[in-house]
Amino acid sequence: MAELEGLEFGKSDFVLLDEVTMEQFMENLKLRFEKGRIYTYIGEVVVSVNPYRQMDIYGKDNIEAYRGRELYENPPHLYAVSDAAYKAMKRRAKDTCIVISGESGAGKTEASKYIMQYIAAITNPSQRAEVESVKNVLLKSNCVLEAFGNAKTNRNDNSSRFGKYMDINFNFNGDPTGGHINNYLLEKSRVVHQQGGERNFHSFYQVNCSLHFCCKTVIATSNNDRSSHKAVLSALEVIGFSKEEITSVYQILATILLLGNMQFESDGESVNIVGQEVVNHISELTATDPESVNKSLLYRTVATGGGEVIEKGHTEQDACFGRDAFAKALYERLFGWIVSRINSIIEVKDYDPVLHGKNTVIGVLDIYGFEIFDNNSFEQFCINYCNEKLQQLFIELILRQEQDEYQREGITWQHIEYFNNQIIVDLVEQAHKGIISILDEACLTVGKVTDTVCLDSMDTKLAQHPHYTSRKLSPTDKSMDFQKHFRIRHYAGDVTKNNDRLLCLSSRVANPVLKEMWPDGHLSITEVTKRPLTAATLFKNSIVALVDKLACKEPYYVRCIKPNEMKSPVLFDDARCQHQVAYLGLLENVRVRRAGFAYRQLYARFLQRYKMTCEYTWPNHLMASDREAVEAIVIQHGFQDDVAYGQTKLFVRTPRSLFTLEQERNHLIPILVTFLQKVWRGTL
Ligand code: AD9
Ligand code: MG
Repeated sequence: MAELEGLEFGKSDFVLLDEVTMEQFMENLKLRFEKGRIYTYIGEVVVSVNPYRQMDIYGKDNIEAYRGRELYENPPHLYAVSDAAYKAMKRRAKDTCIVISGESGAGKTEASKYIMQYIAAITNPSQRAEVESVKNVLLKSNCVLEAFGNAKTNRNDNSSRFGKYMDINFNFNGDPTGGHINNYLLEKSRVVHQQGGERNFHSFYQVNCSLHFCCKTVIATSNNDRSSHKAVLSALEVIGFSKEEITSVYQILATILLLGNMQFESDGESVNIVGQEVVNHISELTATDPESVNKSLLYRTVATGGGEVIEKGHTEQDACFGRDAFAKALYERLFGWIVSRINSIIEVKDYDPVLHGKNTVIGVLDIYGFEIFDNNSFEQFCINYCNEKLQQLFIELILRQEQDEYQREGITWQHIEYFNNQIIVDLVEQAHKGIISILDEACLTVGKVTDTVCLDSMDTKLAQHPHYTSRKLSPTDKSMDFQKHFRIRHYAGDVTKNNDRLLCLSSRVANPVLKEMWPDGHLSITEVTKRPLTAATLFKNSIVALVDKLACKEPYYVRCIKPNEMKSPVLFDDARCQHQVAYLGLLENVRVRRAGFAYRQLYARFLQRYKMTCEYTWPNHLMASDREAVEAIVIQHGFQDDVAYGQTKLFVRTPRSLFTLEQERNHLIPILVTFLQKVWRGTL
């Protein structure tokens, strides 16, 4: 068993704080970070601080120490929640999920990889070949998804630019049989534009570092593109992509890079592509005839008022805009195609529940945290809405879990007051009155819809909403522009957003992968003649589906904190950390956890830990049950008014009672050790 922590490392569970104040919370978090204790609990929630250095806590010995153990038996660790989720899944046939949240660079993806590695390590003890192969594919999929979905940003050298939810399926033995990946909102704008100091997706550098869409001057020191490329190729092969598919993937990447080099010129009447070579290259790579490439880049299809569809030549500016949209759409679809290809390989096949028992699932969610920049675009709007939904689910599920446990144990439940962010969720997603509905209406209106029209409509419909404002509604607030900005008062803070444009583009292709990427037969983001779903609505639908999926599972949480902006292993930036603690709702979490009973433990485990503190229980008790023995300890320490006895567990209301026990235990351990040493040496 791993060494239990002493109090010099701070409190290993925030519910044990003397008082739930920001000061005490921060003091404990900082102390633990400085002592190299990067994980701390809030009940069963793991709070993790990015160490920015390799920690010696993920090895085989550690895996063994946590395997099959209860949460409180070892120091806080990702492995302990992974094991808890796994145990619940295996013993109680529950579907579980592990939700990892936190801002960019806080350590979510690293955490998700450790969780998957842990699960892989503790399963399939008999080394069955087909299970090993599933595990291998699941682990290798990370490498591929990171190559195509991650990029160097100013905040993280390996930043995931998409949200990821992965289900791992298990058979009745508790061994992985397959999985499914859902991806959310890839930041496709990065394909054509990156902020200073940032890079395009890793995949582009792994192929070719010299073309326009990639800022070749910026080289992330932590990325070795060439060796990563080899690793990705090998991962693609292990997963089961065919040679032709791999070639197609790289052809599409090359196409996107060529699009980046494409220029337009106008002869006064029409707009043309400069140099036919690039068009020929693209048509070769995509197996499309050059005329279609020309046409799709130089013309657009518009619906007239009378419902007719006509083709209209682009202006030079529109052609550039169209080219970029095409590149972005290609990349987004390519990414989506890779994910669905992996899914088709790892999906559980031939599973007969009657024959094999219930097929259970552990889901792992690695999703972007709240993002608040100076200039927040459509992507931040979606990300922050997603976080509102998850925050809501978090509070709801934590409360529900508490309630369930009290009911199971036969203890009376008291209602807890908390901030319900439903009002903000409604502001975004409500039918007709919500921001997404208003944006949809504006985007679907035929005719010229400007940002100002959208904003006017929102101002009219949302003027009374306490979480919405704009310059018109708050004229003195000069940080907003009259024509461009609106502001949402999010749970995490205020975010001012810009509106963004969406567009359509079409063409015909023969490249097989491209065809699969556009099953509707057109390279089109939306079909002009039908009422398309806007990106906001698509995103909303995917998040609603995600929340439904999570809500029916038993959730475990990892809340990641980024200690500083310098990627330093020694710097704990108080203000930055406090901000994150606030918006992750961690204090609220501690309060919810403590409002009822701060601590609960199985009678047998409680005895194991504290039996030395009571003469009736040391070394062994002679009472009829463990519960009575626990009662003896409680009475001896005088906190009988602070506890409730459940069916299988003791519940302690305030942490103070536990401190007395912990202190006594800490005091007794060295005496006991000396005593035992003397017994062993025969010197007693
Ligand atoms: V983003 O939202 O995708 O931009 P993440 O996923 O939260 O972000 P990531 O897991 O990529 O952050 O961590 C950022 C970097 O911090 C990693 O590349 C590591 O260098 C470092 N890190 C994070 N967690 C650990 C850890 N447990 N041990 C050591 C870590 N280094
Ligand atoms: Mg990440």
